[in-house]
Amino acid sequence: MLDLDKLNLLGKELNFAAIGALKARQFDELLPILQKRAEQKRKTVFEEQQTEVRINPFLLMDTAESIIVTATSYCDESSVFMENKPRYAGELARFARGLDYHQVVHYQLKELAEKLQKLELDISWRAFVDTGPLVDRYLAAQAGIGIYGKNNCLIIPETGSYVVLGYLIINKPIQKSVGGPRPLQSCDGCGKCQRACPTKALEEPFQVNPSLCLSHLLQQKETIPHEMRKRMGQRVYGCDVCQEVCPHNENAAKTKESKMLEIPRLPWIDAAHLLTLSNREFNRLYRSRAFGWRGQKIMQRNALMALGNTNDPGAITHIKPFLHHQRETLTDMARWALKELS
Ligand code: B12
Ligand code: SF4
Ligand code: SF4
Repeated sequence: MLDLDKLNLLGKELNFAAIGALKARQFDELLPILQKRAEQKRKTVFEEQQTEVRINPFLLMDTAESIIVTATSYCDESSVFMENKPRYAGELARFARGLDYHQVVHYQLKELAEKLQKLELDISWRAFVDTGPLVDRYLAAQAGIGIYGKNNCLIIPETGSYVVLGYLIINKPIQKSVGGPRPLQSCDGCGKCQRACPTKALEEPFQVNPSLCLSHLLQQKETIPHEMRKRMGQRVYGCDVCQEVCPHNENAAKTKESKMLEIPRLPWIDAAHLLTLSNREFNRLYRSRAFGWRGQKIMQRNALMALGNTNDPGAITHIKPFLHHQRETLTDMARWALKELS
């Protein structure tokens, strides 16, 4: 029978920063948290909308016995060369800098499943990274691999929070894996993240308010509220402020997974160049990046906003062609950016 010790060894071999497991069960205790979030209108379009589906792994695999939860670090900025910074640099948060983490973690989980199949031949499995219906951080916390930060991120002891989570549902029990609900554990609560958040999206500790969170506003399709645009600075995808100030990330361990470094980790993309790309060119250049799935139009909207925040009138020539674009979100942002620069 598989056990946690064996799993830990496999986790090390496969370069996970942490690995754990829990018995498959219905997570009824999550209901009040999810219901409160729905009442506060904090559900986003990026998550499963049906609450029952968020708490029930048996809807994903009716023979589920265990859930193996993994964390993969994306921390390593050693290949960043400041001298290559373009004049109009659109900033990317760390999770979006290298090869798309969905690809990397799916690859790792598949390797893990194949190794498990060698140990127990008739194993069935399903792998999820980010886009699955269950609540990834909750699974990780229940598997005992991390604690919640007041910044809402899951912190892995001695690694930090610059990790992405994945899980494998399997039809086999794992000895010594976690059974019933365990209490939510948290950081010591220094509050640096709450004070540093540029929009006060973390007023309620351990929870983020998506309508204020810059990371959410950059990803969603709708018009970005005017009062939030200045606060975006040069960002075009993601926000790291509440993790950068966290003491748990001061000595964050570097990733051991070489795929995270397989293509250069770009801390920025050239915002002016992004505005010249056709859809096809955008996909060719960026489809393998974590922001690629969001597509050319949303990234161009974000690039226009970043140019509007440069204080550099030289950016005007790059913005002007968008004043007559067929897409209203782009013309609206171009008008705003021009106003900021004139
Ligand atoms: C929707 C979504 C977002 C939305 C909304 C975020 C949110 N907090 O809900 C937006 C776009 C804002 C977002 C932003 C980011 N995201 Co996101 N996101 C998701 C997604 C798809 C669903 C999140 C979800 O279900 N939320 C529902 C709430 C109820 O769950 P929760 O976020 O885990 O909240 C927990 C706490 O509130 C805790 N809790 C509640 N009350 C209390 C009380 C106490 C005392 C304690 C201790 C805890 C506690 O319980 C909840 C249940 O786990 C997940 C992937 C997934 N399928 O789960 C990724 C995921 C959470 N995101 C991830 C990442 C990397 C990010 C960013 C760091 C990206 C970036 N750099 O911009 C930011 C971080 C912003 C932040 N400070 O949280 C990672 C998190 C990795 C980590 N170390 O935590 C995930 C897990 C994706 C993955 N598989 O790796 N994200
Ligand atoms: S990701 Fe940025 S905007 Fe969102 S909660 Fe953290 S610091 Fe605030
Ligand atoms: S900055 Fe402080 S309060 Fe915020 S997550 Fe880190 S340790 Fe917790």
